[in-house]
Amino acid sequence: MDAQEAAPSAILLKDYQPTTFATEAVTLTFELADGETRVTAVQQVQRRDGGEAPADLVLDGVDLTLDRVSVNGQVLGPNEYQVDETSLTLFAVPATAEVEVVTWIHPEANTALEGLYKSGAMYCTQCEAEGFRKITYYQDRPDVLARFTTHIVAEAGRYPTMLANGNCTADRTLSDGRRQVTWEDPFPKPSYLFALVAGDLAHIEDSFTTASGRRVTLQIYSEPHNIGQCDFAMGALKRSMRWDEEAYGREYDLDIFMIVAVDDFNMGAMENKGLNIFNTAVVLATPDTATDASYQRVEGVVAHEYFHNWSGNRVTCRDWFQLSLKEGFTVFRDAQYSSEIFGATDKRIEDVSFLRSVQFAEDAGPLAHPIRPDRYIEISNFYTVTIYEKGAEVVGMLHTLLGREQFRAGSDLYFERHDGEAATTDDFVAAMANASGRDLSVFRRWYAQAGTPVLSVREAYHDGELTLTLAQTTPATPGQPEKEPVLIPVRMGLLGSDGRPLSLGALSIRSDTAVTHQGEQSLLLELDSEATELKIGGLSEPPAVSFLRGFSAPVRVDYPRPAAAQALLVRHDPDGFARWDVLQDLLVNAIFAAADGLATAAEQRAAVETLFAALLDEAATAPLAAEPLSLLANMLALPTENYLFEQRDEVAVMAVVDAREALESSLGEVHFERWLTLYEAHNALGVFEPTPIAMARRRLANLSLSYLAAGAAALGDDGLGGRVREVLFAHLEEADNLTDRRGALAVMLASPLFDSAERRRRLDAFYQAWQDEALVVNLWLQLQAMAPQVSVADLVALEAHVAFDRLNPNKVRSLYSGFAHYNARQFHRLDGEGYRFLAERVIALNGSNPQLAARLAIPLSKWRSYAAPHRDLMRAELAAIAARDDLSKDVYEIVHKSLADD
Ligand code: HT7
Ligand code: ZN
Repeated sequence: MDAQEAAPSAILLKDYQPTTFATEAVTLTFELADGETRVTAVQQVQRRDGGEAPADLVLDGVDLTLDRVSVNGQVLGPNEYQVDETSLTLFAVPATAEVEVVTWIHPEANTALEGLYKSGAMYCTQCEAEGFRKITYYQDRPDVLARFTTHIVAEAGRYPTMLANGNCTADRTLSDGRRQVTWEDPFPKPSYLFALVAGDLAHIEDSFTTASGRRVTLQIYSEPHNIGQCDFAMGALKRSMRWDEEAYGREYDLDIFMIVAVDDFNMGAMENKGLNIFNTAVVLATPDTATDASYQRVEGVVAHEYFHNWSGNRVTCRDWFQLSLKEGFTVFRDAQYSSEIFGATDKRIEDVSFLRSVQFAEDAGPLAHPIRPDRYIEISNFYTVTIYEKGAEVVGMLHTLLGREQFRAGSDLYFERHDGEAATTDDFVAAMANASGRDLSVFRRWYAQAGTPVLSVREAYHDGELTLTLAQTTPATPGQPEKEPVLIPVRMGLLGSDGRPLSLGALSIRSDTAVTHQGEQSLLLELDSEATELKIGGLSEPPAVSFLRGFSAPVRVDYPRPAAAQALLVRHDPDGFARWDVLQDLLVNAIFAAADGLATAAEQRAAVETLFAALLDEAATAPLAAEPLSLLANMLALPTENYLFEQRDEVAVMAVVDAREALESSLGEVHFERWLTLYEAHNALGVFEPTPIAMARRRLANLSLSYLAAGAAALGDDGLGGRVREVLFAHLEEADNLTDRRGALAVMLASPLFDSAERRRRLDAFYQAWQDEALVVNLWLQLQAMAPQVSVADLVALEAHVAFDRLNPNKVRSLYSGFAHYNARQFHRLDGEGYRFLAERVIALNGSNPQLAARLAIPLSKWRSYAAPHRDLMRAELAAIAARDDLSKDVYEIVHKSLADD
């Protein structure tokens, strides 16, 4: 078949229509048995428009074997319905009717992990976005809200744990000896929030008393061997429940809240009503099995899924074009929460680094889409960094513009207005506008327009007056050649040459756009047109401008500033984010100057070395507190390769990777003693604690180690090299936690201080020690995939290792994505073998797990941003995938969009 002929069709926002029938209630009976699970769905349907005439009822269904269908107790004959690959149409259904559908499904054979499937011996579900249609024929769309009752029937001994949404209302033995457990969910919900779990699981239990005094039972389930790793998540759940009451006035609403940890899962976790299902990677955490980053992720994901109970479940989405309504808002909420737990500046730096490296790249490439897209082929492809992270930034800008109190009023109004409904992003903005009295019509463009706006800033100083000229443009993106200006909130402040913040109240501030004071030292300008000028008079000298504090808008900034002002900001800006941001700019420019062979490269490197000396001295005297130490850890880390690649067009990969490494070496070399002091000050803290201060100190110690190794290798001094090797061995062997073990191993795998035999010995010993811990083994796979000298043959050997399983997404991501995302040297090999390796795995997974395969292909979509020969080699692999005639919709959409207009 010609691939073009098979082109799947797109779903368009403009075609949205409510369904003819509402489904008021549904009772599901699952009879679980190996090889033949029977699902009986009894639905009460009713015409929405109050009409009394019969009408056709169209139900979605994929990969189902239909046993029988009846309406109001009458089994339908072959002329009364029609089945095709994706639907079941019942003809002339009465305006009010009971529809019963019986289907057979095969969870054991479901490797796509959508619908009902098996993870090990456990049955579990994943229904978002369109997995429910693989369970039974149903109106599988988010604007059909029904009350669900679930009966689970199975052999009593094999599945002691049987869970579904809501409250458990019955547990009995049937006449044939099978056990039947019944769950009833009183809250109407869309099918994507349905969940079922059955297995032989262990659990921990706790309780939470809500602000209004209701006692809620909390349970976390896992396979028995993992149950000792669930306590941290339980703490996170209780913290999240309290926080949502205090910050948003949102209480939990059922008598029980359950989390189940599963090994095989396509994403992080799922917010099914009352029964969240989590990838083990984002729920299990002990010092030996989770890094500090994993602890932070567990805390954040538990909170995120819990917060969905209101932002997503009580108020859900009208259609999947509105996905960011629940995801953007919930990411914003979980970021607010994590900021309070782990520190606001640290969280902001982490989020902005991710946004700039990944979302800006998506927004600049062939897969760019607005946070409210207007078309898709496969909705699973739209669980993107744009929908989630840019969506959260847009909600964050509303928070900045409205202020904390008005934002909360807007959120209260939104929940009150739409509780129990399926809403749109327009509804959300309308609630914010109504509660605050603000006109948000220009702001709304953020929802419809793709692409990252570029904000250019020029400054001039005359006679005590600073003029800032700001102008915005948004580049063309696929399908959107013309862009309108958006509303950009710019937070800023000024510093004098002594490094002290200037009091803005004493200055005259003029602009033709809104400017408000935020305290004495900060102001907020709202740019809502193509350009504006801001004039600040009454100055005694040219100030240093601290610009876009806290990253108050998701834009690129083009602002050439005097070097002296930059150095001043890095040293003294009271806004920690802005210090980091200016330094990032200097580091990026220094690395590209070296990569491009510019005459200024040496001078730029020297300037960075001077700043690092100051920062390392600051670290030596900083108070032992989380905030200053984590800020320094962020500032002293070089920008990642992905962050660098995103900063320029036509990237010459190897030159950039080499330049980055050279800078690390020279910083390690010139400040060797300072790094050693820093390492010694923060290593080996006694008993492990997952606290922000302990995490910041571990980061400083591990960061120092990589500079020490790079510095010792650059110095070529055997004595120093031997010393660093000893330090690294001790760090690995004496560690009482995975963060330090990982830190030491990662350095050993990258540093020329170790030969391949030594590395192999260390890796083997690590595997021997941790082979029973799946998450640690995944990290072991990932470390090898990221190692700079790994060959494609090594990766193939790892695929054959007993630790690898092509059907497990966590293992696939560790090995394949670890390689493609974090191993620039080998993925971008000039012989194209890295690209071919990835493309072949995309093809191999296309049949077994299309969602995973499509995500795996994304690194290739960025081909246009690399210089030749990379771009041509990457494009050729995409073309090889596109030429196949057996592509899933998921992979088809990614590769064809990536090649479009070629
Ligand atoms: N809402 C959840 C989305 C999700 C998902 C989507 C597609 C395929 C698999 C999936 N697993 C979970 C996750 C979240 O809270 O954002
Ligand atoms: Zn979510």
